[in-house]
Amino acid sequence: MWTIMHLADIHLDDRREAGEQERCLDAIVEELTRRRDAGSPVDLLAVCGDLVDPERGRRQREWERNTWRAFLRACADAGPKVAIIPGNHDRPADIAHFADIDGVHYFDRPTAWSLTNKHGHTLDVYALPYPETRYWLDGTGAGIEPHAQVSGADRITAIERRVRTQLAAWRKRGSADPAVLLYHGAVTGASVRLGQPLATSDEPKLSVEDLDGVADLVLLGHIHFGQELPSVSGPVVYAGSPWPHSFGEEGQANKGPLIWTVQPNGCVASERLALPYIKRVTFELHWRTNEAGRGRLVWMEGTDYHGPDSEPRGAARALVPGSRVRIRIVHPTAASSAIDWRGIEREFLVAGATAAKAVPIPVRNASVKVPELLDRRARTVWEELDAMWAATGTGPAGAERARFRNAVLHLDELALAA
Ligand SMILES: [Mn+2]
Repeated sequence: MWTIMHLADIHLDDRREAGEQERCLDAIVEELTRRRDAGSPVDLLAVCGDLVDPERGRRQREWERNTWRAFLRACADAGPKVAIIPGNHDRPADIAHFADIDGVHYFDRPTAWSLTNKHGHTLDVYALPYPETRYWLDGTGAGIEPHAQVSGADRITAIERRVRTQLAAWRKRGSADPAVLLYHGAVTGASVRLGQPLATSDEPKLSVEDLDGVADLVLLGHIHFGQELPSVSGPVVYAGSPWPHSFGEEGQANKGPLIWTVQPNGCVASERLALPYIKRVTFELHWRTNEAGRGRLVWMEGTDYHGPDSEPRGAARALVPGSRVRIRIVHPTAASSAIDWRGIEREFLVAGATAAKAVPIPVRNASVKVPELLDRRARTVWEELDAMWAATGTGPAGAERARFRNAVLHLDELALAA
């Protein structure tokens, strides 16, 4: 029996909350150690690409290199062999040197490798890095360019064809030993989030059929939304990013490394290791205007936690503690200065958020956001707004007010023309 930990798309990033990623990496090492001490060690840690953050500076690269090296050394010390394939964001100069760590193997080109355990059993490992032009078409060596954009449909097709030929060669080896394939790249049929299929963008894509029959288990990296694709010969799986990298990944429960068990007869099972990352939650407040023309913020409609103000309440309040919070505030552009942005952020911090960021979502068309004006053309939007600001003692002053006036009058003209 073989135990494999499947990790991908870590994208280590030093701009995140201090210690969050270190805590997650520590939790991984602890799990490897716990299993070793319990007599059922993890045999292989498969790191399926995109180790680094795409938008990093020199200072970050230093931190990233040290953090990765310490992590990999600790993993290797805890038992498993470590196999790394580069993803499209990994530069060989940044990660190839990890191979000098005892027990760490780096595969910058398609490689058939194998692992033998103390019982003399063998596990075949096929390593297939991100299919990049320099290797597959130009033949100028191994490794990839960061952010490699393969352009031109014919070039993409040529790469796909060569990768398929490689997979077919591995399939024909027909080894009796269990096999696992590691790949970083796009596979058709995958979704980038729930209900959103992978775009037909400019990059080489494989199909599940291309991967079928090569191995008992196909461990993928590249798509951050963890998922298993329907296949015939064995699981074909994106581990997904181990923690959310953006608010776009908030609420995804499928985070954390997968731990696979491969039996001699090819039977596989998995469980997911939960990591102590900081959850992300988005709230939405909308600007509403009452009869008197006074504006205020209310909770997004359709949620069950309406409130008369911007304070999180009820079910929403329960989500706040320990979370990184984003508050989208949908409002007419002209109302921007009436909103207490910092005050709203403060309320969420007081309610226990680890971080809170109010994000303006200005709605430019004033007539849409002041619906009662549609029925009364007698006053322009500007006159209405002017009166409202006078009544509430809010609104911009001086040159800024003049700028608003011009902008709103322009909108009025557009509205009348329509
Ligand atoms: Mn990638």
